[in-house]
Amino acid sequence: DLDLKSQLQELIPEQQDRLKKLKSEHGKVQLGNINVDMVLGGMRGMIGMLWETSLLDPEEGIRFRGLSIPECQEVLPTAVKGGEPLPEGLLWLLLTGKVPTKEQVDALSKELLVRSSVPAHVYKAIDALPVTAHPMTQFTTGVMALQVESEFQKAYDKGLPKTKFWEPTYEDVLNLIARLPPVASYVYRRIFKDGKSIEADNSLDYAANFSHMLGFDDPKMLELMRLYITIHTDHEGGNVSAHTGHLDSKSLVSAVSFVIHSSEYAIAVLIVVEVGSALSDPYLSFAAALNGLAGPLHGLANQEVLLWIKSVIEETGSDVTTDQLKDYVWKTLKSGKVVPGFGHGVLRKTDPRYSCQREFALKHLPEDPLFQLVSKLYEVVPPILTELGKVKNPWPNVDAHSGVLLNHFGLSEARYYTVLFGVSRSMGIGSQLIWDRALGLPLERPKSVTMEWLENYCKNK
Ligand code: FAM
Repeated sequence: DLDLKSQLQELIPEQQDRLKKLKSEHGKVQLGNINVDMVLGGMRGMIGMLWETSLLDPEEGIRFRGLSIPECQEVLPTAVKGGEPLPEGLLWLLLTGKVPTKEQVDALSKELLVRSSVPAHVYKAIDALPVTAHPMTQFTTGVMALQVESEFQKAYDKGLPKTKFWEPTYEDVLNLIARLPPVASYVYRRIFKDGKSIEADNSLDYAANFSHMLGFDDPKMLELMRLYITIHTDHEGGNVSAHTGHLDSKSLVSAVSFVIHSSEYAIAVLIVVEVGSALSDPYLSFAAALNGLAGPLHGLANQEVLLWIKSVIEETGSDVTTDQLKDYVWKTLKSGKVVPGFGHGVLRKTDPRYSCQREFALKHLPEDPLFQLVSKLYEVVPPILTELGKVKNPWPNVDAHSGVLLNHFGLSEARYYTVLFGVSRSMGIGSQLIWDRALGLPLERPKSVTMEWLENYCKNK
């Protein structure tokens, strides 16, 4: 069987022809109208970009290369019989559109291990930050410090032809994915476990090894980490983190300088990225994506959900009644805050990433009190959000459930949760970046207008 890179090599020409055909035969086909609401409303509902690795249906939820989450759970290789999919299998699917064999997945696990060594300056860059800095800030600093290893930037500086761009991008993406668990677990152990870091266990698969380096070896937690990383990988291209990563990979990144000082080391991690007309490497693109993910309405919501749930318990005790829960939801809304974990920019039904986590909880931790509270919220919150009249999707999203599962196995530090989300999202953003290069997608540059322009335009309509 072909290895991952050779399989990609085979697929790229046919996909390039497909794109060419699409452009020449259907380039002028209209895809709906753009109205003022869309321009003023965050481009909701506006088709505006190409994203191959996944597609989000408002009713059905995500499909990774056409496969739903239950279908992925059925066909992708697992570590234990009847267990959760291995994220390496999903990465193979995202990149090639093909379901890999267990042998191919095992080979990819080994390849990621070979690529996982992290240069010492990365940890020194993180150590330059106060331990109290948000875990996402420390994690993204580590990603930026990794950038000095970019194969793409080196090749680009040597005058790489455009047709070859995808190859160093592929190397950077796999190296980045491989290095995130050591960097992310270093951040966790530094902040929450007095810096006692744990060596990788090279007999384990990607997600299990990550859980091990964090300090969690319960077989059920290994299974949870496999599921967690699989379902957070990709959610089509328009969400804030994916879109930023995609956009930034074509943005003009003239110079990003990073100077960090700390007691022992005055580290000038000076990354002056002088990139040409339209390309920054996967490290910079992913670092930009992580900054988008760190927003409370996007990836930070998983942290907000657990903090919100714990504040409910603080106020009303753990056997909270449905009525007490209703009161608390109304109190949150009346204070002008959103109910974290509910709603979505595209989904109009319960997020299948919520449903598969619920099934995991019913199977492995049905008695967990926080899980039972999440189940109560599932009954209480949607009717209240519906009553508000303005909420387009009152149903729970992926974040409504994730923290409660991690908390059950002892990973209770909610401020760390978005780092886990970020590690996983590298697989979706990275896979699409490789295809952006392989398909030679152009620099992304939508037009902006002023209110005056809109007023004049609409007056004459
Ligand atoms: N609680 C309270 N109000 C909500 C709400 C919620 N969970 N979801 C939407 N609304 C409000 C929204 O704030 C807006 O109010 P205003 O007109 O007063 O500004 C109104 O309902 C219409 O919003 P929408 O069109 O239904 O949703 P948007 O597409 O504007 O926003 C979200 C989508 C996800 C930002 C929004 O649902 C939200 O803030 N949810 C809570 C935070 C959260 O869970 N985010 C994580 C999303 C997840 F998918 C992820 O990215 N990880």
